[in-house]
Amino acid sequence: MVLPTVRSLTSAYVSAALLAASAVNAGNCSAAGIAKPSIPEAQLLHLSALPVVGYQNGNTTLDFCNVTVTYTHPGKNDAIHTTVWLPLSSWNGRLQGSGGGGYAMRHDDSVLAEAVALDYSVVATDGGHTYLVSENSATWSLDASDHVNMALLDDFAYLALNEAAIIGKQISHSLYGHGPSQSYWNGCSTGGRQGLMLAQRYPTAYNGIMAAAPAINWPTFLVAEYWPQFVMNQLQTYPPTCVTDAITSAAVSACDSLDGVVDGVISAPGLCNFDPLSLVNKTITCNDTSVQITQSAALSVKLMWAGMRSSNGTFLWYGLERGAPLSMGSDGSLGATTCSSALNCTGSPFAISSDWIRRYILQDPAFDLTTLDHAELDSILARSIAEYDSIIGTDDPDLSAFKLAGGKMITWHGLADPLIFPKGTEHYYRRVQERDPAVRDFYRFFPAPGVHHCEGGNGPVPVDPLSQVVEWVEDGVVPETLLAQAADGRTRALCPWPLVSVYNSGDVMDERSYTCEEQRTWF
Ligand SMILES: *[C@@H]1O[C@H](CO)[C@@H](O)[C@H](O)[C@H]1NC(C)=O
Ligand SMILES: *[C@@H]1O[C@H](CO)[C@@H](O)[C@H](O)[C@H]1NC(C)=O
Ligand SMILES: *[C@@H]1O[C@H](CO)[C@@H](O)[C@H](O)[C@H]1NC(C)=O
Ligand SMILES: *[C@@H]1O[C@H](CO)[C@@H](O)[C@H](O)[C@H]1NC(C)=O
Ligand SMILES: *[C@@H]1O[C@H](CO)[C@@H](O)[C@H](O)[C@H]1NC(C)=O
Ligand SMILES: *[C@@H]1O[C@H](CO)[C@@H](O)[C@H](O)[C@H]1NC(C)=O
Ligand SMILES: *[C@@H]1O[C@H](CO)[C@@H](O)[C@H](O)[C@H]1NC(C)=O
Ligand SMILES: [Ca+2]
Repeated sequence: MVLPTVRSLTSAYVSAALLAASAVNAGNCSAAGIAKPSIPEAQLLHLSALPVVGYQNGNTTLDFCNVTVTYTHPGKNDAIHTTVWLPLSSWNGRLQGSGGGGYAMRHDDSVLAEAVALDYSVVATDGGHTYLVSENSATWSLDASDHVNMALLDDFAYLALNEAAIIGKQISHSLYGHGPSQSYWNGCSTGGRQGLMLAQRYPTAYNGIMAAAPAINWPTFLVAEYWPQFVMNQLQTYPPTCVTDAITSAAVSACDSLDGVVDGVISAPGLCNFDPLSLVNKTITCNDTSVQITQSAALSVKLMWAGMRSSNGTFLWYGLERGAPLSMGSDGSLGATTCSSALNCTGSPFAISSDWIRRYILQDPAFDLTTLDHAELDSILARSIAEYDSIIGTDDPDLSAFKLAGGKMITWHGLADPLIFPKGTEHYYRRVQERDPAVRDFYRFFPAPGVHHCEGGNGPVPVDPLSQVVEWVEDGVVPETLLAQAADGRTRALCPWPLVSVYNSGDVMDERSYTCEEQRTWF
């Protein structure tokens, strides 16, 4: 089989294949011209529609109809704003649902503009809370007496997702005179979780779903994300970034070649047994200061990699893979510290995790998490699961209704993801496969070695996975591989789990030098 090159598989290729595109008169883009959507169990509060002409996004200029639908669930005291942007010329006939990140249900306008630039109509919802703050839930999680606002949590977890699909389809139908031929979800992180929630609970909302680095197992992994900080508190050691970076670099040096190619990427983390304790007493230079790697600093990294354990030592959740950055600042990593000098640092927890524990579990936004002992952390995890798994766990392995409806889904996950444990995604996919051994017929999972959270890292990042979902749905082109490219130009055809990409011969930079093979021990 000849693999398509990375360049041929762009969205331009997909939309050029379309025979007809729809255009509308901007005059039809008005509150009076657009039919009011009907949303089950919700009450419309307001609809605005105005043409936006000459909108600049980077170097592209867009003309679209900007529709905002505001509605409430009677009795729940919420107000949800759902945005639909519809191209005024050359609509490709498809609706795109656009996902969010962290506590935000959607991204900012530039992400919607990217979808319009590819001729999609695009829908996104704020779920009834601001989408401008993604790293904490301070503005909406608790009421004045510090009780959890369950209505807004339901909106965030699932309800507003299906409603956005309903609204996006109805508004498209009203403006163009016919609804979308196909609808696609596109998201990473929280957006990935949203995609899986749609497949699980609303299996006909979208025909195709791109659910990358999904924040599934939410009540479990958000507590497990605090584990690195807990370990540092227990050991009373807060290694500066240069120390954790030195340990990560040593792991990459030790394990890079185990996959057969020295490329700065650990593609077989399962074979990597590098022990940080081998670095104890090694001296490194941090900002011109000599620092020794202490026993406790090395041990803290070992425990971060091992993942969360209970006070009696049993496994609770996965850790990060070796090679993932541990300390890139508190908004992007779990083992972050803040330092006034190389020898004087404190822990700097990842805000999405500490916010979940303080507000949703303890309902005490000012709680000092450094005081937690191991038994208390165990009980926080148990409460998180007991109270919230049925709402936002997003880990139901039964995708039979989505499959029956003809849905197709792709998940990819960077193996150097510093925030969401890739083993959690593998765990979910295994459970789906246990229920349905033919899962690959409609849902494929592509681990992406060396890639960080949703983007970045030394490894090749999927180039345009949404287009591969579209081709799978519309043309039956099965994604045998996911085309990816690294910052240095290396291309790779990522393999569907449990296959891995193995080097054969030829240019290590070129995806054609690799084949997909089964190597269960690699990841
Ligand atoms: C709205 O669209 C319809 C059908 O395409 C067209 O006949 C009509 O002229 C349009 N109205 C305006 C105000 O552009
Ligand atoms: C915009 O166009 C300029 C000039 O052609 C180019 O240098 C720049 O890289 C472009 N920016 C983007 C985001 O494409
Ligand atoms: C779209 O409409 C909403 C509601 O009127 C408005 O807040 C927003 O700024 C508009 N967006 C653009 C890009 O015009
Ligand atoms: C590290 O250095 C300390 C102090 O010199 C020493 O007691 C310890 O044995 C050394 N540890 C290792 C693993 O070399
Ligand atoms: C160990 O802790 C876990 C989680 O807290 C608990 O479920 C399990 O029953 C405990 N096992 C033993 C042997 O105490
Ligand atoms: C080293 O310098 C960088 C840049 O000035 C700073 O961000 C970092 O905190 C410093 N590291 C330590 C350990 O002081
Ligand atoms: C460590 O830094 C804190 C402030 O970040 C400062 O108050 C404290 O005095 C420092 N300790 C030492 C031993 O330098
Ligand atoms: Ca390698």
